[in-house]
Amino acid sequence: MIESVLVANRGEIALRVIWACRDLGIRPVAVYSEADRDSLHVSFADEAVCIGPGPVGESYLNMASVIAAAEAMKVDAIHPGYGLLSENAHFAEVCEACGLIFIGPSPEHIRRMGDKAEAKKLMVGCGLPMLPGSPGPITDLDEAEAIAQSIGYPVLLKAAAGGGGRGMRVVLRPDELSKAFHTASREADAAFGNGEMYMEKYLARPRHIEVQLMGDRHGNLIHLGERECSVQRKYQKILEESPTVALTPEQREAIWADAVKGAAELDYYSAGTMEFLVDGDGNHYFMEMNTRIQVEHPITEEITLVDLVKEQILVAGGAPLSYSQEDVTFRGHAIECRINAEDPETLAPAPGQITAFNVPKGPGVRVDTAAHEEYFVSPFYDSMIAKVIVHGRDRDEALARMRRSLDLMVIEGIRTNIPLLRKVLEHPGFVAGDYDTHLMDEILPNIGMRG
Ligand code: MV4
Repeated sequence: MIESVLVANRGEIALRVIWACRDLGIRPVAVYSEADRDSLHVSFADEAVCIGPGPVGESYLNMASVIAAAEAMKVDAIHPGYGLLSENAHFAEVCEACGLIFIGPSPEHIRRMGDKAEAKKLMVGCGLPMLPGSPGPITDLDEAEAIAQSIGYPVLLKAAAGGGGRGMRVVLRPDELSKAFHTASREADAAFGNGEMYMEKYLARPRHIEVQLMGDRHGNLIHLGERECSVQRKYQKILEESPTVALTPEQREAIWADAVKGAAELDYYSAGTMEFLVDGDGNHYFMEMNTRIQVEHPITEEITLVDLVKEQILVAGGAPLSYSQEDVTFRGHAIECRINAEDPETLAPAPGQITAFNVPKGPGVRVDTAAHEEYFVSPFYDSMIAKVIVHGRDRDEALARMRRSLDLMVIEGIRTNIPLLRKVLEHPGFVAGDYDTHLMDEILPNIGMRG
């Protein structure tokens, strides 16, 4: 039984974890950087510990400071949220070594899925559909040429340590391969300290659809449906919806079943997400697995009524899942828009002082945010300042509620991506549900979306 949790994160997800602790009667303890002294996650926790200066490397990513705070406050467990230390296998190991429960999967799960080439190898082994490509990491240019030749151009080079589109290169023709392989590998080495690359057949206009999973430490594992995440720019999701309109009932059952099959092969527990690419015919291909709670988890919560963060904490304490697969039902349609502090022209982060802040309210509207009318958006951290989540009986009702919500959202003093989100909600292809990962190229034709 977990009685106290150190919330090793900031912003809206730190608040989200605190709310789950409150619902469970658990004592939440916050950590904060000097830049976050006046943050809501500090005021809403029972206690809070300053763990260092503003830059994440000196505070939220400083394992020694986080562990020291956990020990000083005598908590039972640590919730890492998303980003920061959430997918750091070494951190999960250190927690265990210190007798602290890491609220997430095992260090081994994190490590094996963190290496994207290794993850594909494991998942192909248990029969998940895969795009043609290298069976594992590519060792040299000769091998790269041979594989590209056999699967046919265009191909995509991806960094084994990457994920989320970093370290990717599209290769259209054989004469481009050598340069692409070397520069991508060098970039990956510089960015992740690992230059390993793998190769896939390049799918021209895929959708990105992911499946939410939740498992316990007793061998129970369920899915909570899929999320359509194709609205992205620069590999950052900006709008997600569930369910997707892209799959037939049979295709939907198939992607759910494959996600569960893959995670079962790993004896996975806690929250996790299997990401798939989906082609125009509705065929899905395993892409990667995320071993954390995701930013977009609320849309799943809205359509299933399952509190994913609460469930994560319960299973970390050793409880069996509160739900069997049959208990999980899906109702209506949910959409999330991520509100970012950014320049609407250049899309560059635009931190600064908020002078007015009003969140939408009313039926079917949820706003997850740590911002408020006096909030300062710090340049040290991610530019996402709020998530507007709407729920309706069907997609049309959810769309109407999202348009109303964005109209009612007032943020003054800084620039945001709200105008861009409005454009997405008006785009005929989006409204029809007929869109893929290149939708944003049409809406923002001047800005490159492909790596
Ligand atoms: C692909 C692909 C086409 N073919 N892989 C981009 C993010 C990273 N997680 C994987 N990504 C892609 N992988 C193959 N074999 C196209 C993309 C892609 C993309 C994927 C999801 C959402 C938006 C995207 C935008 C451009 C490219």
